[in-house]
Amino acid sequence: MDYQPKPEHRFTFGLWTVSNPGADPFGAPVRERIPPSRVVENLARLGAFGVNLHDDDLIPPDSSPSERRRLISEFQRCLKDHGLVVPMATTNLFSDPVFRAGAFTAQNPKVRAYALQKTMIAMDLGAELGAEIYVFWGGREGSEVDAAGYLPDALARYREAINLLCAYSREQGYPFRFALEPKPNEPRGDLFLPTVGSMLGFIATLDHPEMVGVNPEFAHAAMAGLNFAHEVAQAIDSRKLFHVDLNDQRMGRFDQDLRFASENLKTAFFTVLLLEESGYQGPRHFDAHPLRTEDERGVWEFAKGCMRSYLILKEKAWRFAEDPEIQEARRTPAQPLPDLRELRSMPFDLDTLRGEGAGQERLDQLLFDLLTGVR
Ligand code: GLT
Ligand code: MN
Ligand code: MN
Repeated sequence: MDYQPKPEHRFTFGLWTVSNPGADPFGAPVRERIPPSRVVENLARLGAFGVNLHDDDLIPPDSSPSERRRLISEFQRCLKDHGLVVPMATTNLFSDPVFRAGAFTAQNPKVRAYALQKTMIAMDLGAELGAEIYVFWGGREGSEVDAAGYLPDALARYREAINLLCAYSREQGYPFRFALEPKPNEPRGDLFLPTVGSMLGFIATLDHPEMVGVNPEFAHAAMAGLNFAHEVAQAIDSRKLFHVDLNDQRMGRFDQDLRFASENLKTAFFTVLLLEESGYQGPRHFDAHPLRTEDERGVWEFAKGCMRSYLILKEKAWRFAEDPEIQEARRTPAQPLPDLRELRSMPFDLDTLRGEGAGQERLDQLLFDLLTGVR
């Protein structure tokens, strides 16, 4: 196995990921921002399928209409030349100071209106570039001071915004499926709708719930000590896994956005296993940043590494599914439950049931052996 990424693997990166210049709250950028054309050229060379973007990643906010046209057509030509696609687009509703107290959930109606207009224009851009998934990450939708408003009102404003944008997408005849991305905190002290489960509850209250799903991110679950595979499983179970952000993170740290599978090997394995076994057809998007220690050479090593690790884990997932000893240890009795009346009067041998172990020590060690290459 050469673990060579190919477009059919559907690996994507954001323009904002590989071109991240490595600034942090304590230090200046360490790299030049890699221009979109060089990102496309290199991702294509490495075997990626596509590149995703925020509006501002391609078109600086103060660009003139003619500058905007020029940037779009140059980018389209470059995509065509290198055979890359744009499966997902999104809006930057977090960098501009105007969004300091929220975008869709801001109390100021002018800020909300501006956030909606910015998103409509960004949706036009995404549609023009061929994107079919539209991501919403509410980076500024949250609070530090809960005394500032009645919390359910913020959620009502969030709902109104997503409803309006669903209506806009339908009116324009865009093919978008919306994917809401939960995160527990950072950059706000507390972000609204912090988990997949919160998002699913919210989606059920929308005007067009069928258009809206989730975009879970590995690091966002790991930050809060949650198990990302469980987040993905719930999204799959609800048929709402519209997109996925793969990266890595250690719990209790700042938002690290690490290379996929660089920290939590077992959870990364179960994530890949779920994506592959569930028949998930969407892009495998790496929303990670190269380490601040790196120059551009390290940036492309980082991109290669995300894809390579995925493919290695995919091979392990296949072996896991084919390994007779593992499958034997994993076997669950396929016995249907009796009907209610029978259940109500069913006798149980509780002493036997209480005495039965689950055999999971052995299974978990078999997995360890598999992942470390001993098996
Ligand atoms: C930002 C954030 C990500 C989101 C991106 C989409 S931008 O980098 O940290 O988790 O997916 O807005
Ligand atoms: Mn993300
Ligand atoms: Mn993130």
